[in-house]
Amino acid sequence: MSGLLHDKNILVMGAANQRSIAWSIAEAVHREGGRVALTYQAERLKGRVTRLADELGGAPMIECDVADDDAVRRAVDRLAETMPVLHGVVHSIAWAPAEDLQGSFVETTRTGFAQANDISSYSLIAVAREARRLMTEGGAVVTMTYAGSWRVIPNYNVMGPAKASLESSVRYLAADLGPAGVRVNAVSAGPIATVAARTIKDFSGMLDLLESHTPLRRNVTADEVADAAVFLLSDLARAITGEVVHVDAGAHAVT
Ligand code: NAD
Ligand code: 0WE
Repeated sequence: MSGLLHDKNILVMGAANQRSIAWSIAEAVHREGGRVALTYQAERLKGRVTRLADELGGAPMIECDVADDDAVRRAVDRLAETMPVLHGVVHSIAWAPAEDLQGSFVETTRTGFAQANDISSYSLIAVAREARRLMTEGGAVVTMTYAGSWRVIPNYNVMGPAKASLESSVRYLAADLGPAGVRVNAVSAGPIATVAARTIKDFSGMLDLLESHTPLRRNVTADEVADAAVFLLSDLARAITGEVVHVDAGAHAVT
């Protein structure tokens, strides 16, 4: 079989259901001939993720709560049993307390800030540290970010600084892991109606506004975001690292 990711082993973290960006990426990796392993956050998601893994012909599935360094280490140890060499990791994980994603930013709590940064940003460092043990042939790490990192988007609040920190970590990790042949990049996606997004107040109003203002006069799909992630995982992107690629129908270029 041919394909951009032929013979590559790719770990995809953050598929919770069929709408998850991570799931679209897993499907696109599979389409391009890559072998996929999935991690899921917790036991309560296992049933749903099992059905997704079955669609990929029985992809290996590993539980991994990224809040816990030991859990990340154990997950990579388990991964090594089926994928002793890893070529790519997709980190598609974010979380902040719901009460910190509304209202006045100045009311952001210390614990909300710490949790948002722990789960949504620090986890990339923990995952990269463990995964690089298996990236003995070089590899690529891809994470997901959002324009709320660099511009104020109403209600994104505490997630804004968390994504700014995530994008900065992409650059520091790229510098650190580059000599070992490991590239680190982020995809900055336009809004997509996943579970994490649909709970947001007036999310559909935001989609409507973008439809009339983005250069392409539309929103983006998870499949389009997934194709960019596949590119960054592939050898086509072999000289790209420390980069944040906007896949947002051009929204970042206009006010
Ligand atoms: P989603 O809810 O489908 O995915 C978020 C995932 O994070 C879930 O699978 C959840 O289980 C996982 N997660 C949360 N806490 C975790 C923990 N402690 N350990 C392990 N996993 C944990 O939503 P999504 O929209 O697919 O989000 C994926 C990524 O894409 C996030 O980083 C998000 O910020 C980013 N993103 C989303 C959009 C959008 O509009 N949907 C836009 C740009 C970027
Ligand atoms: O990163 C995100 C959302 C991340 C997220 C979502 C939730 C909802 C449920 C993190 N934590 C939680 N916690 C919960 O309890 N996105 C890029 C999607 C998103 O969120 C927004 C957006 C967009 C787009 C919030 C406000 C405005 C726009």
